[in-house]
Amino acid sequence: MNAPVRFFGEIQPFRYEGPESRNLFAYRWYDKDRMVLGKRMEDHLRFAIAYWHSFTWPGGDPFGGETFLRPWMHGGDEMALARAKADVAFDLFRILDVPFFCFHDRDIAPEGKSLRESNANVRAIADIFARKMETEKVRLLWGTANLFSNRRFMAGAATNPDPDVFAYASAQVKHVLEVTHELGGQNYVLWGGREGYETLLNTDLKRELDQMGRFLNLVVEHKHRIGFKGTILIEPKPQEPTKHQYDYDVGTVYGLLCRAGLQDEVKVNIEANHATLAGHSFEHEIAMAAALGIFGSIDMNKGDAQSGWDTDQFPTNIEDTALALYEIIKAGGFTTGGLNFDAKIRRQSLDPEDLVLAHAGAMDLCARALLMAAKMVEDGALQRAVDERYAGWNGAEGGAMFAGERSLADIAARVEAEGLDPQPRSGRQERLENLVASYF
Ligand code: XUL
Ligand code: CO
Repeated sequence: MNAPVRFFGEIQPFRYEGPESRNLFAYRWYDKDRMVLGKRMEDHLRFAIAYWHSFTWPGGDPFGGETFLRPWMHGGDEMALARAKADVAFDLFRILDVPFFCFHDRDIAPEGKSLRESNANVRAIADIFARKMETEKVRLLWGTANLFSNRRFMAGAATNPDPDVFAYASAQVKHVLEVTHELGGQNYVLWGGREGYETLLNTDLKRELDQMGRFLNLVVEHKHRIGFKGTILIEPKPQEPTKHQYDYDVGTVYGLLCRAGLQDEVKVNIEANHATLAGHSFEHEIAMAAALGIFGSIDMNKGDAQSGWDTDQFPTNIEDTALALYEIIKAGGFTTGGLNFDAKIRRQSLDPEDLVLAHAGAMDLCARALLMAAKMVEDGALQRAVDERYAGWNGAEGGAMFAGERSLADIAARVEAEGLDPQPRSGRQERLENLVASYF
């Protein structure tokens, strides 16, 4: 094929112009060098672009096929198309000035007739990435293996009843983990694509959980064997594609990790739309992961309040985003993690500029939300309200009970002796919500 040179036409790299600007092709809030709470905005947010939605997804839905008709998806040698796709991807990274990207092996290169051939294809494109990354500033936030698209994975990868599928999945992960390592990836993600079940009538649930634990241990062992210093992340999701996914939400993943003895080795990549599908808010899942010591990275997007599936839309809600970033700052911010836009444009958004503007608008939204979250932190009134609510635990008896220095009998004796009669105090929710609104 003829390489789709200049897919983005005359679109120039985005620059910061400030909130007064009316230029949609400039940032109004994302000012990457601006210091926020002692850190550059770019280093707080660590934006990443997802290869799969932006360059590989052709715009299909369950009722209709491809709408995008991208030049790198048609007409010629598959490897030549994959190379052209890489050129377009790096053009977008440059136009938006994003510091990171993420990919699945099958996003970047075509599947071959054997795993050996597929891996060679992935390696060839990864070599192109490596060369481009020598001159471009973009880095790899994470790599991952697609263990869900091919029909061999229809009954799961690590949790498949067939041990040969487990072996195939292991071999595929070994390769992508090594490629991720060689490209300087900051993390490696395991989203349990089809690790779940459709019906218990054909499923040995306990055995599948054990298989998953074995698989995770193999991945962690290999990480150490090759000296990969990045973080292994599991991405929870409650349903879709299977009826019941084993990595349902953060709490469930923590249970799986403890069962596999890996709670100190593996963290989570939390996706906004997965959190809401699990019946949680995004900030709940972040706070839960932080509390359990497994917060790693996020997939930023939003769902649709009326649709019960993973719509993967670009975020547009400032309050939701600010509350999520507030929890991330409280958790100490990202270390190896970052903010990956696991989001796709709608299938009617055909134009190259739609892809650019979707990311730019979301980056601006997150930057603005970061400033609001920073105000919440700097002002401190929210944290003070929480501290005051629990202040009783700092007292002598509260402290002794919490530290395990009182038995149930000791506690009961004191309640009776002192005639304790605790009086409820307001939770002040509306006052705190008004406080949050005051930072917008
Ligand atoms: C699927 C999803 C994946 C993971 C990576 O819902 O979020 O794209 O982020 O496999
Ligand atoms: Co995701």
